[in-house]
Amino acid sequence: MKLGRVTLHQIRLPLVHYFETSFGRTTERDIILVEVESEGVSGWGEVTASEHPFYSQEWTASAWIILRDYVAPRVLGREFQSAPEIAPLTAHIRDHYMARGGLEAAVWDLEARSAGVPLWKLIGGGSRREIPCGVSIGIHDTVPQLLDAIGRELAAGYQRIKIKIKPGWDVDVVRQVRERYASIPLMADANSAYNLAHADHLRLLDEFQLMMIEQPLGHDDIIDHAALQARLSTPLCLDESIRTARQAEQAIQMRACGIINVKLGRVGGFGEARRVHDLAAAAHIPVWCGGMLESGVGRAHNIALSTLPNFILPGDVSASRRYWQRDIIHPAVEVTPRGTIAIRDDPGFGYELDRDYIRHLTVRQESLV
Ligand code: OSB
Ligand code: MG
Repeated sequence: MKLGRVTLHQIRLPLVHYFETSFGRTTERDIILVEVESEGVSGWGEVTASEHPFYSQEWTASAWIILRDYVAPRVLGREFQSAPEIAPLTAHIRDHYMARGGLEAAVWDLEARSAGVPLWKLIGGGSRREIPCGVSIGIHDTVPQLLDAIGRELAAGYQRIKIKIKPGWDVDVVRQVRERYASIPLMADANSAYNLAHADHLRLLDEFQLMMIEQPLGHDDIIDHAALQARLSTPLCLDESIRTARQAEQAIQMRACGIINVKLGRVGGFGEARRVHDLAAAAHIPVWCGGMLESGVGRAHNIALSTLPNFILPGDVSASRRYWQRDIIHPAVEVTPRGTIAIRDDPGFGYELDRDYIRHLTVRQESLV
């Protein structure tokens, strides 16, 4: 195979409900879609970077430059046999996993579409026909609003609820959630809002039978998480801190977490995501698929990823309608009353692109040859 053209499409898509984490509120997404072409077939990937460098160092504008000036020139016109050869071509670029991963995922989709096979099959997944789904619920203005939001998601069938926490919106909020919903599978994600000095405070969460506490400490930390884990009975789950399989290996060795959130973009694509998955499986550490408020393209990739065997726990992969009035894929991603998403057998990531709607949403576009 050989890539004849790489097209970057930046689209702007308003969220149906704002999403707030410890680092801020998002009302609208600015998403880069990466289209790669070979012999008349297009593959699509999504860059999962946020609009600002707050979740990680990357943001939409940095990803555009990295893709245009560093990633595309390395891959265009180069002969390759299959998608795993792509990530090493850009491995000399420090960090920028989401930019690199957006193109890598597009090439996997291209290869699957060219071969006429579903992406989940090409990556070695297919362990399940339906993936278990949870939801990530942001910080709300009031606790009653949060409780209502949780009630709506439970009524829709979702299998677990994740709430966002930060100092000032944590123990008391979790206590009120537990008073209302005593036995639901519940977890909390802090997005790095704490440090080790908060250890005694975070220990107060141990009484609420949370499935896990996600990324309480530094976005790039493993050592302090290991120290905190030794003091908590609730398992820690790492998100931000795991950008490479090597970091996952070190976190597991140090007992910094009992669970790993795997995000396709955060680790730079399917190749590295599979390596994280495999070494976690070997260490009996369950993983689940995280989300980055993706459009249908990234969502479809996450669904494929979630069919690998060790994606045992419900992920943050949920229905299109929770995010968008109208998604950019056909059909929209839907969740069954059992709180699952059924996988599809169409080639590639299994959904059709709504090119007219993508054109309508596009704020900038550039083709590289
Ligand atoms: O930490 O998992 C996170 C969204 C943006 C940035 C970071 C995170 C999230 C989510 C949302 O929790 C998951 C989703 O619904 O896509
Ligand atoms: Mg997280």
